[in-house]
Amino acid sequence: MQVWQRYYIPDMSVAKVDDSIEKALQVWAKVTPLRFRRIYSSVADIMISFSRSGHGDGSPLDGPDGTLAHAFGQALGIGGDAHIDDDETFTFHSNTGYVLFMVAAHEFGHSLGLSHSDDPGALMYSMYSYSNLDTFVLPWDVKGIKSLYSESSLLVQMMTPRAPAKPDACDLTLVLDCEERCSSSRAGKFFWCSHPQLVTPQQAVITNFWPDASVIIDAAYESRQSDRVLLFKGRRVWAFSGYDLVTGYPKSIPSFGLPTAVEKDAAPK
Ligand code: 0D3
Ligand code: CA
Ligand code: ZN
Ligand code: ZN
Repeated sequence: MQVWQRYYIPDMSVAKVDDSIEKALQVWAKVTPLRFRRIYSSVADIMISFSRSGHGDGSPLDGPDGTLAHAFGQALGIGGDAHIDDDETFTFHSNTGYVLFMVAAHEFGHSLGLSHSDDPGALMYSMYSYSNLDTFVLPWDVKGIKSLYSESSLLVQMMTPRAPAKPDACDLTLVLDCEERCSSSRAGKFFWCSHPQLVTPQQAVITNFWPDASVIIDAAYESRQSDRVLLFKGRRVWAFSGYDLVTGYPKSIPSFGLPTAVEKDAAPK
C-alpha cells in the first residue's frame, strides 16, 4: 500500500513525526500481509495530512481536544485517508499532549477498514488513552484486522469504490461452472472479490496482491477447490496460489484447457 504524508507540525520534529507514522504503520504491517511504502507524489492509498477545522471534506475538525483525527476506510478518492487535527498538541513520547503514534495507529486502523471497538483496552476503542509507544502491543484488535487481511484469504477489502450489488460480469464464472465465490472483472486493473465479512463484493487492485501479475487483465477467477486465483489477459493465464505465481505460469489459454471458442467470451472487454 502506498502512503503519502503532507507537511509537519510545530510540536514535533520532522524525524519524530516520521518515526511515529512509521511505527503506527508497523503496528498493522506486523499482523497482516500488508506492506506500506511511502510515496512523495501522486495519489496513495493512505493520504495522511495534518489539518485544522474545515478542510474540505465536510467533516471539520474541532480545535483543541474533542476529535483528534479522523480517517476513512478504503475506497476510491478520500478512502483510506487520515486527517490529523493540527490544533492538538502532539508528542512523541511523553504523557503531556497526545501521543502521535497512538492517534496515527488508531486512524490507520480506520484506514484499513476497522471501526471502533467497544473494548476500552482496544486500540480501536473510540477514546484516546495514553500508552507508551515503546511497550505498545496491539491488544484486542488483531482478530478484526486478521479477518479482513489474512495470509490465507486472498479476498481482501481494499480500494473499494461504490460497489454494485453484484459483480458486474460473471461470464467467465459461468463458463468455468464455478458456484458462488467467483470474480470476473471488466475493470482491468481491479478485480471483484467477495468476503464473508463484506456485505457487497468489493473491487481490489490486482497488483496490490499479485505484483507479478500483468497490470491490466481481462478477467479473474478464483477456484476454491484448488485454492488458486486465475488471472486472464489476452490469450494468457496466470495462476496464483496465495500471493505466489504458480510454476509453469503464465500459460497460453488454449494449453490451459479452454476451447478456443470460449476465450473471447471469457475475457470481457
Ligand atoms: C478520537 O478523536 C478518535 C481518535 C482516537 C481514538 C483513540 C485513540 C487514538 C485516537 C477519533 S477516530 N476520539 C476522541 C478522543 O479520544 C473522542 N478525544 C480525546 C479525549 O477525549 N481525551
Ligand atoms: Ca480536536
Ligand atoms: Zn477530514
Ligand atoms: Zn476512531
